[in-house]
Amino acid sequence: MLFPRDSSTREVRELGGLWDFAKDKENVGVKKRWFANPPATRPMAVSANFNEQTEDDDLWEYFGAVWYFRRFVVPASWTAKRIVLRIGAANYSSRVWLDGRPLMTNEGGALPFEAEITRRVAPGGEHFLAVRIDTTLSATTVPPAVLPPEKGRPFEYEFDFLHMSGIHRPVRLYATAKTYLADVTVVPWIRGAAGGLDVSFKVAGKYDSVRLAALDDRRRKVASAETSKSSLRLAIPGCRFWSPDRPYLYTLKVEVMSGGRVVDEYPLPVGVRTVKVQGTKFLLNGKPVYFKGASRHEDFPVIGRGPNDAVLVKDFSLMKWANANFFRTVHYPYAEEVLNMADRLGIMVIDETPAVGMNGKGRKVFTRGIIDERTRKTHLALLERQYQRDKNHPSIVMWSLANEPASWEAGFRPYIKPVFDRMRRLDRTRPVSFVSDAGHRGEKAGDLCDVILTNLYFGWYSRTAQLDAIEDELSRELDGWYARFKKPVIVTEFGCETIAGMHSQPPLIFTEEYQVELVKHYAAVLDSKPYVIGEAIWVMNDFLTKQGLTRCGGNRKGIFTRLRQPKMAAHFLRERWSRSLGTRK
Ligand code: BDP
Repeated sequence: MLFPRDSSTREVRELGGLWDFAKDKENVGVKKRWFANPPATRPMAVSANFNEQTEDDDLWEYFGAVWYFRRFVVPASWTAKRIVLRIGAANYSSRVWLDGRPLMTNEGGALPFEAEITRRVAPGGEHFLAVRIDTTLSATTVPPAVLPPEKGRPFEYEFDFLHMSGIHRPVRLYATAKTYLADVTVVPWIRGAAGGLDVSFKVAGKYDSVRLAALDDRRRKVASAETSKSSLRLAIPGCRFWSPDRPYLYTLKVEVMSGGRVVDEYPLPVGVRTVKVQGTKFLLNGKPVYFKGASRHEDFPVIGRGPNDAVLVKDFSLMKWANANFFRTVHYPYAEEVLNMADRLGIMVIDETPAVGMNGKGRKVFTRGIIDERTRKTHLALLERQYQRDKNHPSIVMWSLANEPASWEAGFRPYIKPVFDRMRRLDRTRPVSFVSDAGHRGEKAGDLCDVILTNLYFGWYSRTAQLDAIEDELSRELDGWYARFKKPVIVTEFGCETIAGMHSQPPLIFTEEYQVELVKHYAAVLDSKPYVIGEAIWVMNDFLTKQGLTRCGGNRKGIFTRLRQPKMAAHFLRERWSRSLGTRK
């Protein structure tokens, strides 16, 4: 699904700002036809989660349905256009009505959905939109709810971040010509010093040909071609490659031609780079790369996961300041705005599906009636949409199919194998994996992964407060993974709760000193293992979780606070990551 962009033939309008909002705890809205006659409402900002926007403690962690309403005007100039309404994401399932009549439904809380509304609207006219969002999770949703709920909670989720909801990504109205570019897929290639793009596309409507042009960063045309087929190879003379050091982007201008005229134009930022796992190395443009960075969450006070340009600039500038070169989209697909920024600034991304919380804390979950083929159907559908949305980003260098599923259970492998197969069918160029905390002995599906991604919490969840025990345990565990699977390893999470401003000598748990010491012990071991190709501290910034005795104001394992102030460990890692790691082994 193409990200809406302005061009000479396209126009985008954001339907942001304040919408009208109502809770529907008793689930009476549909029966009472709120989609045509809304109840009493209060203002709510879009695109942002509702959870922290108000004083209402019920909304802070909300179970059930809510409604958003607004009126909008279709520009009078949009006659003879195809008009589309696109919702960036709303968590978890949505029903949308336009002028009191059903328009679309959606499942999945972190991906866009859209509907053509050309025949339903009048250019120049005012229209009424109603969106009902249900936050309910179950065994067949992704993420699923698999734990038995505690008293007073209708369902229970196991994942460790607040189940925020609402319309949390931009809603856009956009117009294209009636004949339009429906999809474009770009696969970069490099042969020696030469490089370019294999481009394939889908056009809706009658057309004669498609014209492609690659523009360099000063908007000069450096390559072009025209075809009446549905794909072609574009070679870019003197091609400059994309990498974290030099994230060079071209603009691929795609023009749909009919009767000698450009009927649709779509500009796509593209980067020419290749990725490949070879032996124990991860090669970017043929050269080994070491992943330095943090897993993170889309999370900021009041707005929650909503993309905000200022926070986006801040987060990426902190990643650059820390000398990080990658992050993982923990634990769901991130906003497209974030990925666009990663392309532009040269931050590699491991793109993760929303399959998290598939671990019953001791209760078997990969079994009929809990996580089974019905859950997988949702997982596959969302994965396919995520691929279609994200496939053209040069920053995305790997797929993670799940986080910490109960991959030691016998039922896991049969569950996940078809998910791997589907991903590999969709994308033949990027490595595929999932994040395991099964331990090397327990893992049932490590052989399916191109790179072992594993989360390790020695010094925190095990061997708590025993800094001296970390190196032996970690070393044994890593060697165990390598001996068993002979694959390169990235430690995708390690860390400890750290309350900013809390200090002690000797370094006691929860203090900034303890976090620094823990990282030092990990660093010593990671640097000694030739097959380790990366590290991601858990976590970039403190973030909200549901309430619980082990979470004091959320998860505090950040190297930055929730307001993005550095803890001591951020300074330590900044120095560490300024060095080239992994290459001398
Ligand atoms: C890991 C999870 C992550 C948690 C983290 C923690 O992957 O989502 O937030 O532990 O406990 O197991 O801090």
